[in-house]
Amino acid sequence: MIKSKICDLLGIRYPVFQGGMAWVADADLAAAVSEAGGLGIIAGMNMNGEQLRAEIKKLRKKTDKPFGVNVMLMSPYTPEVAEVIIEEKVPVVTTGAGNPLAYIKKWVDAGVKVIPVVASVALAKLVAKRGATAVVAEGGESGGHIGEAHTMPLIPQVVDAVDIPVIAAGGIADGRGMAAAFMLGAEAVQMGTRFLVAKECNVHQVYKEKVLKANDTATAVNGRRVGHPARALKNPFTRAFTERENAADATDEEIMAFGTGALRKAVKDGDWENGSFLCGQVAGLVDREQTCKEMIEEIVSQAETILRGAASRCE
Ligand code: TUI
Repeated sequence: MIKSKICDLLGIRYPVFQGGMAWVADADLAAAVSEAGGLGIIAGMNMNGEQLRAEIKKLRKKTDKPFGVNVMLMSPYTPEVAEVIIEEKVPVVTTGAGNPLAYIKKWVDAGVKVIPVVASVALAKLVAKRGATAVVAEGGESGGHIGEAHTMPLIPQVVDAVDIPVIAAGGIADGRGMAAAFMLGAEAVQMGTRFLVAKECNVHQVYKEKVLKANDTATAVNGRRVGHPARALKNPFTRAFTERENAADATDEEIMAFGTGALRKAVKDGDWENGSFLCGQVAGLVDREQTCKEMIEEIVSQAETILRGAASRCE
């Protein structure tokens, strides 16, 4: 059995988090992951406070296990979502796409465990100093909004820089990735892309099929020009996006607005022409729909076998 401080800290069985994927990570997915022994996370990004409250109540009808809520800090609903998290006594909050300093103390004082998702050593140090419980260090192999650093160099640098547990994310989809993350000093892993094709995941079937068919070079990054890079499956939408990003006559306002509504079109409508199918580089490793329980148990057992065998590589 893999031992990790984070399991005792959060009261979970396996050190596996499910990424708080915007529009994707609802009560059904999060409850399935938590019920399977991992940390299920509801994405607060596309919800206002009351919608989030309803989603939390829905999750609690399905499981009494610990869970988290992800706060996408660029969302206009962040202040009200932050309050609902306290009122509903959410056990764990993760944050993304920004600096969560304005909220950490309030949440920690209310008894919420705060685990910001960071993409740099600088932000990891800052949030650790200000009372974060742990950090998810996310490399640029991830789907969705990303930073500059990639997982292999980022994780050990964050591990060296902070005294709180580090959860690795970005480019992890199986037990090999999990074992590697532990070798780099991580206490747990967070996965998004693998859970996209979980049986309990409510994304449109077209989205799942595109992930299942994707290979190692199936994703591209758009939005660098305006400082909001995001990784998604290459499709007509990303090609049009790249064309406008490279066009001299396109304004930054136009580029900023380009993706508006596109994620919803992918998740809800399966619209391959116009949708933004956010997805990590590990899509090429993801080739089966399984339940969350099957995924977690398979990944953990594979990681355990690898970690046990690691010693035999040395004389
Ligand atoms: O947040 C994520 N991933 C996301 S959020 C999201 S919502 C969305 N994104 C694009 C288009 C439409 C919707 C999709 N995927 N991951 C965590 C993460 N945080 N990655 C990178 C960062 C980050 C980047 C810069 C965190 C902080 C930061 O700057 C901090 C500062 O000091 O301002």
